[in-house]
Amino acid sequence: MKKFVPAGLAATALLIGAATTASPMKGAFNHAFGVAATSVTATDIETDAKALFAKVDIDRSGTLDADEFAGHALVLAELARFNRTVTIEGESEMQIRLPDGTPEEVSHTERGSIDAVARRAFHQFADNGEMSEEGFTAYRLSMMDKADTNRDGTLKSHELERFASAMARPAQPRG
Ligand SMILES: [Ca+2]
Ligand SMILES: [Ca+2]
Repeated sequence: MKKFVPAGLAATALLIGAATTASPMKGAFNHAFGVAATSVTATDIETDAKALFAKVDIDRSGTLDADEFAGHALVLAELARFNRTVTIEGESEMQIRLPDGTPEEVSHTERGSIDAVARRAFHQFADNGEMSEEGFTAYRLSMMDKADTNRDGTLKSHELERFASAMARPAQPRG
């Protein structure tokens, strides 16, 4: 590994590697700080997408390939399950609690399905096998839209749970 890789990037690279080995590295990403989200706006999602994109672009090529993208979907699911919250780096750092009953482990079957679903989404938001930061932001906004059941452009209460659950990607409905 290069000597001057920024800590966050190196940690993410390790984390993506760890996704298949269930390493305790995930604990290093356990944010104990950040306030509980009461509302998340499109601006928050856009700000978060920028920060996240930089972490997902492991090789710092400026775009995401299908492997980087599929890897991030799995890591986000594992982190959400492990931390029981989803972190949004919006205007401020916010935590969204995962719905109760979401399984703690990502099962082997779930891994396969998370990978397949992510690769389909990749092709939807990528151009010629490359996803730009804009494409990634559009993808994250589309996830927000799916959770925004009253279509007012802001996630609140149960919409936040829906959004967190979409990140955690449980195969089974919660309950
Ligand atoms: Ca890349
Ligand atoms: Ca709403």
